[in-house]
Parts: sequence; structure tokens; C-alpha cells
Amino acid sequence: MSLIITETQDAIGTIVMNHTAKRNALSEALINEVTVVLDAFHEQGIRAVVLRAPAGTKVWSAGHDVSELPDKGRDPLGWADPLRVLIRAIQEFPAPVLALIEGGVWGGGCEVAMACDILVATPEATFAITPAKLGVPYNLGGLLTLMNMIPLPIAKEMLFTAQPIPTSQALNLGVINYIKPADAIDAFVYGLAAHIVANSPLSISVMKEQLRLLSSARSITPELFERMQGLRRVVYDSQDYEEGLTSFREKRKPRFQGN
Ligand code: LCV
Repeated sequence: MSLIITETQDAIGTIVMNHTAKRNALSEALINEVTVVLDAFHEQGIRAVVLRAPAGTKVWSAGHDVSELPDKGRDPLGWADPLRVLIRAIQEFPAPVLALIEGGVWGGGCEVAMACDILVATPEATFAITPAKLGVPYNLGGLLTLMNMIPLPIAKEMLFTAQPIPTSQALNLGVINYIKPADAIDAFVYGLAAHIVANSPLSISVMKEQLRLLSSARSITPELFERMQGLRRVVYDSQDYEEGLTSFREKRKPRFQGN
């Protein structure tokens, strides 16, 4: 049974993440379906994509599928990790991807939403960035996405507390473009998409790629890269990382010891 629902109309493609039993946890299976559809949309010349969950959902996405995080000793968010593949697929898709957000957005789900080009959320939506809750070492690309989207003190608050922030704060920070009530958000998002579709797809796709390249342009020395990877290794080799995954599986609060 498919984990997503897709639709195309007037050069606008819609992807509904529909694995509601697992709160749209970003499993390899769900991500594979999304990336296959994005490729098909590219082939069809789709000029705007809307990424959403079912209308009225309480959870847009519960983030990385925790059951697919590797045991300690392996980088849990490496280049080939499905979540990283999805984020790159959205960022590199040659047309704008609009996130229509209802419900809670958790962990890697925030990064997926923030990888989108335009974000519109209902007042009830929330955003929580959760590696600290699981004992996971965030990766370079993920931290860069956050640093590009969120002022450092707020990014630190979200990373260190792992607590959700409301859409009102996300709007104040410029993390999302609009807040729209649940009974108006569909028409508003598809109205934005219609404006985009009426403009030059070539100009838009080139500007999107230029902005992606410019926003990720950082001079990282080999020493800096190796230092970052070394720091991350301390975490994903730790007992705490193992405790984070075990506590999730056992549906209990983690007891982190700092080693
Ligand atoms: C697998 C899940 C998940 C899930 N994975 O429903 O950003 S990082 O670094 O942290 C990155 C590694 C990452 O993204 O990690 C994941 C971060 N996500 C979270 O911490 C959110 C974890 N989920 C929850 O807190 C709750 O599920 C929410 C609040 C999203 C929804 O709560 P609700 O009571 O509505 P349940 O918790 O009962 O979940 C329903 C089913 O979905 C599974 C969960 O295990 C349960 O499965 P079973 O019915 O088999 O017990 N599920 C939820 N989230 N991230 N599986």
C-alpha cells in the first residue's frame, strides 16, 4: 500500500505524506516514494510542488524513522541516509516546493519543511528539532540548513531544549512565510503555486539553484571538517546515543549519563 498520495493539476504537483499510522515518520520506504514522484514530476514539467500531510492532521511528520537509525558506531545521518537524500531532492528540484504545514513537525521533519522554498502553516502547527532528545549528533548539512533559516540563539534554544515552538514564533523569525487557518490554507497555498506556475520556469529554476549554491557556499577547511566529524563520532559512539534509541523503542524517558 502506498505511503503517499499524489496529484497533478495545471502544472502543480501535490505530494501528501500519508503514513499516518507512523505519523509520517521519514522512513526509507516513504522517502523513496517521494523521491520517485519528484523525478516523475520533473519529467512531466511540473512547475510547482505542494508537500503536505492529510488535511486536518495532528502530525505533519514525526521526523526521521527512529527504528531506522543505525546502532552506535555508525554515522546516523551520513550522506546516503534517506533523510539527507530527501532534503537534497527537495533543494535540487528545479521548481519551487511549497510546504503546506498542519500539525506537529518533529526532528528531521523540520529540516524537510525548511528545505522547501515557501512554508505556509496553520496556527496550530509546531516545530521541534530533537537530536538532543535522542542523543543524536546532528550533521553538517542539517546544522547549515538551520543556520540559514534561524537566528543562532533560537536555533540553539530549539536544539538544546528539543521543545516545539509555535508558528507565531516561526513567522516572527521568518522561518515560515504565512500563517493561514485550516479552512483557508489550501486555497492560499495553491494560489501562490498558481502565481509561480504563470511565471518563467527557466528563470525560477535557475534562481532557485543559484540561491541554493550561494546559501550553502561556506569555506570549510579540512581541519574544520575533520574536527566536526570527530565531535560527531564522540556522540554516535556513546552510550547516550544507544540509550536514546532504546528509550524510544521502550517508550520511556531517556536517562542520559553524559558518556
Ligand atoms: C519511528 C515513530 C516516530 C518516529 N520514528 O503517536 O532530528 S533528529 O536528529 O532527532 C532525527 C534523528 C529525528 O528526526 O529523530 C526523530 C525525532 N522525532 C521525534 O522525536 C518525534 C517522535 N514521536 C513522537 O513524539 C510522537 O509519536 C508524536 C508526538 C509525533 C505523535 O504522538 P502520538 O501519540 O499521536 P504515537 O507516539 O503513539 O506514535 C504512533 C506510532 O508512530 C510511531 C510510534 O512508535 C507509534 O508506533 P506504534 O503504534 O507501533 O507504537 N512513531 C512516531 N514517531 N520518529 N516511529
